[in-house]
Amino acid sequence: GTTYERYQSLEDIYYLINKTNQEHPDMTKLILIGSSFEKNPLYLLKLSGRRGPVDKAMWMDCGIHAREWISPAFCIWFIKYALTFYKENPDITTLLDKMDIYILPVMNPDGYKYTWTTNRMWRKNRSVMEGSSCVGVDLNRNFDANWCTTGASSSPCSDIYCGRYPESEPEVQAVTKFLRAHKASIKLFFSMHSYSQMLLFPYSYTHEQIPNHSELFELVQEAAIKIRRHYKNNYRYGSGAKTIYLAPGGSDDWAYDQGILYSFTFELQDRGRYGFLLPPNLITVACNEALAAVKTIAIRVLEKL
Ligand code: 0X9
Ligand code: ZN
Repeated sequence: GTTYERYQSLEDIYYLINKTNQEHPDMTKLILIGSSFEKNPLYLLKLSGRRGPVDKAMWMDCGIHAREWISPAFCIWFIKYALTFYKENPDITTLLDKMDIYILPVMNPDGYKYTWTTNRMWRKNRSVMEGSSCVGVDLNRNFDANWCTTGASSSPCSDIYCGRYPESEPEVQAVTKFLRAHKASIKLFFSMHSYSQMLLFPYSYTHEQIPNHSELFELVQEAAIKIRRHYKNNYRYGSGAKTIYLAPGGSDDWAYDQGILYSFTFELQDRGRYGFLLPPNLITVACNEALAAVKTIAIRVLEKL
């Protein structure tokens, strides 16, 4: 429907996930994991197939960075796709039958709202700090993973400000608390960003290779090949530090070090023509190719578990 060819405001997203939850009580569960600095709720939607309990799960967060609007749009897209094509598409059916999928559509609701009302290019959250007139922490520098080393800034006015200490931000606290409580079941982790068209895996906080580097490299390579074949679009892939830049304190590296050994960050469309201002008519293709990549990797990982 037309709903998915435009970007959704924070209020629209809350409304949509609530409605989705009411319409699919057999396959969804709405979970409140905490609230933002400005007390906006952090809602997770849990998706499951129509079956008994399982011991495996996948995590996907969207909207860590406020201006990357295609990211929440992708989480919404994924939810809609999963519920529409369960028992129609074999891949999504397999995924929902074998694991639970936890989706956080907007990890940074305050920042997202701010990009709709005040400053379209805002990146950080909106936390106000004592002793500084600058606002906001980069939530993807605030996780406890080689925190605030090269690639992050300790200056509150920087766009990559790491915060006063690791997990200082309520949004990061809510996510780490949930992940710690569920890390025995969560095998797969995706964090969705934009832009630049990249499929990344740990580490981003060091140039050192992870023990299962070649395994993850093969997974993102297969996903990139699939996107190229079906959508004629190029995605680069590799470890974060080598492919994009050194950046400590990110969610993917933290999740990996918690033992979630299949951990990925995707940078969706485009490659810079519109950048963060990806026009609404490109939402469909951007989401479809990202969906193909998520499905490819998740199906492969399930085969390995
Ligand atoms: O710098 C980031 O946080 C991500 N790029 S973005 O342009 N969306 O801001 C890349 C994140 C890669 N992973 C880690 N740095 N852990
Ligand atoms: Zn980002």
